[in-house]
Amino acid sequence: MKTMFCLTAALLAVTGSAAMAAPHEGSAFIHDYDANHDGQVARAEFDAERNTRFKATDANADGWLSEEEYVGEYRARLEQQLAASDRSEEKKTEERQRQIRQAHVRFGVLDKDKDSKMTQAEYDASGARAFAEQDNDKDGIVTATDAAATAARQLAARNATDKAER
Ligand SMILES: [Ca+2]
Ligand SMILES: [Ca+2]
Ligand SMILES: [Ca+2]
Repeated sequence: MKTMFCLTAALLAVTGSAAMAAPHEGSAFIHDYDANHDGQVARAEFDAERNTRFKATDANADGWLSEEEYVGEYRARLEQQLAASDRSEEKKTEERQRQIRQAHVRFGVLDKDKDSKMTQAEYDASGARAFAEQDNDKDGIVTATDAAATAARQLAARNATDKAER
């Protein structure tokens, strides 16, 4: 009962900020990884999906991801998102350039030992960080409540950066 109350309170606390910032978008993270469609992502579910994705991304099946494979997989998902978006073509082109540039940067960062190969260990380390970032209450399951709290935190951080840059 106590848990239930805490959940409700947390939900109420975040609806004011996160939900209003993106009224029509659910969590992209949950959308991406919720394989059994129960509205939340368990760690095992996440790991299974990441494994599948690593294999799918490794186009030549040599056990590691080249920058080309990594960015290529991302580009395919990005194009799906852009196709579903109702933004103008000009905005989509901007977004595409920005996101692809970031994907290249991300590859460089995630390739910890800088051998231009992303191993599964390097890929998994990035996945573990992404999951931890989303799992706000650290219970190993990312619920909509976690995702909303994370979105609110990220929004606040972004606003703080914007202010600092101004
Ligand atoms: Ca699930
Ligand atoms: Ca490969
Ligand atoms: Ca590497």
